[in-house]
Amino acid sequence: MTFSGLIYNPFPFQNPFIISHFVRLFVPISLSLLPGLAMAQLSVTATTPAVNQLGLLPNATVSAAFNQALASSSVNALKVHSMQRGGMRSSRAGSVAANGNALVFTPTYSFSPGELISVTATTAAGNTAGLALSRPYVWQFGAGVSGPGRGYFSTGYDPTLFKGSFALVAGDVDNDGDLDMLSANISRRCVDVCFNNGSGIFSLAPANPSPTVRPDPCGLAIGDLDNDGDLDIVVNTNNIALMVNNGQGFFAGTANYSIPISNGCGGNISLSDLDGDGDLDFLGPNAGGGAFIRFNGNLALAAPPRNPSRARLGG
Ligand SMILES: [Ca+2]
Ligand SMILES: [Ca+2]
Ligand SMILES: [Ca+2]
Repeated sequence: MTFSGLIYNPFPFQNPFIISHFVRLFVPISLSLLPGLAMAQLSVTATTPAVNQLGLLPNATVSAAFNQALASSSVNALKVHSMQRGGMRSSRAGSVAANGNALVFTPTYSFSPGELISVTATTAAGNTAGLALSRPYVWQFGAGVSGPGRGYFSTGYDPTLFKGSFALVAGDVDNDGDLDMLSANISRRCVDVCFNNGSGIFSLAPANPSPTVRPDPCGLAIGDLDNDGDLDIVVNTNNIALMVNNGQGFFAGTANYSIPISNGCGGNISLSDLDGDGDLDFLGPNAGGGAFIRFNGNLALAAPPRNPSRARLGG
């Protein structure tokens, strides 16, 4: 039996006519989709706590969720800085785990009421195919407060330990679980270090209570600058002096590291991770106008600042 007219072809993709149409119609469409597939960037999709969230429970975990499963090496990408307790340290500051699409930091001690927490997911985060996070993700949130206070300040006392002080900060510099006080003293050209007895009563540190800082300490900030977990000091002296903590609230008698700035500092200093690499950088107002911004390097190597020139905003 023979059939005329249409020729039956049981393998249509061997037909040159169909093949040419397939190539013209479907190959360009497929190729147009490939870049989208290849360019699927690893990104942060959510954080816990949320950006700028207040009222956080003291022992809450901190996590960043991504759009893809993470490689186990990504645990090194999450950096948590408590501005009153210090940075992450294995002996007391908790650890990070990579759970599927998320990096989770579990603290081993509570955050201080109301303190600011700064977190960075650095570009060390990568998916299981080796694709890194394209840009760091930095966010902040405030720890929750509790207790009977409603903003009425009727009791307290006036310690005279800080005569001549120009600026004060609170932080647990001796790592005993209470908040101590540090004062930039412009009269005596030093930083006064005062320990808390746990009830808000302060006394000068027994060892090296007032390390000298020259020429004119008029502002200070504390944060873990060398990534060993304890709080170090940055002092505005019309230059910038850095003093590293030994973990017990002992700071060297003179600055460990000094960074010159042009025109002097016009006010107090702020510490935060400005370049998203997980460490704390600092910025402040330049007395000559504008601002100065310095990125953190390796203190052990006394590396020069990456941007020694005067920073100008908007130009
Ligand atoms: Ca303390
Ligand atoms: Ca430190
Ligand atoms: Ca940084």
